[in-house]
Amino acid sequence: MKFYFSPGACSQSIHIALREAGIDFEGINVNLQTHKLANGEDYDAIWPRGYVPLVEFDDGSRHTEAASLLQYIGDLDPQRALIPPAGSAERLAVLEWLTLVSTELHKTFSPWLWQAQTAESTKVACRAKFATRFTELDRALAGREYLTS
Ligand SMILES: N[C@@H](CCC(=O)N[C@@H](CS)C(=O)NCC(=O)O)C(=O)O
Repeated sequence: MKFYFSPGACSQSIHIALREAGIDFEGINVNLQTHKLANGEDYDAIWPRGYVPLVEFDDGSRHTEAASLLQYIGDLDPQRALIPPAGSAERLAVLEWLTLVSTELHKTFSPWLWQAQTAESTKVACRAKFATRFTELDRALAGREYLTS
């Protein structure tokens, strides 16, 4: 399995999950500034969406989307209990948070929102959304280390 990642980006979550699951992989570092690999290859030519994480299985199939990959990896070895069983209320809670992070939080951080030419009104609206979302997260994490048990 090949795993395209960039240190400190959202692909970090997949990196952690792969290691926790004990899965062997070939890690390929993508420079997100240049969209190049260490060997000079153009990442956009490999994966036209141009973002990480990207997982390529040995059969050549390619998969993205952190929330989906995390579920998939979590399910690979139920003994490790990395994710609650499908159909349980606990599983629903994990999926809910993963989806919220990828849709409500992650994309509000997207670089295009913070470029110089982005309208100030857009930035103000995004900051207000952050404040609401992070207040909710703070409340959910009050007195506990993790969002779900
Ligand atoms: N929908 C994707 C988004 C992944 C994403 O936005 N990755 C960022 C790093 S955190 C990236 O590679 N950005 C570079 C780019 O879009 O050019 C997911 O949820 O996994």
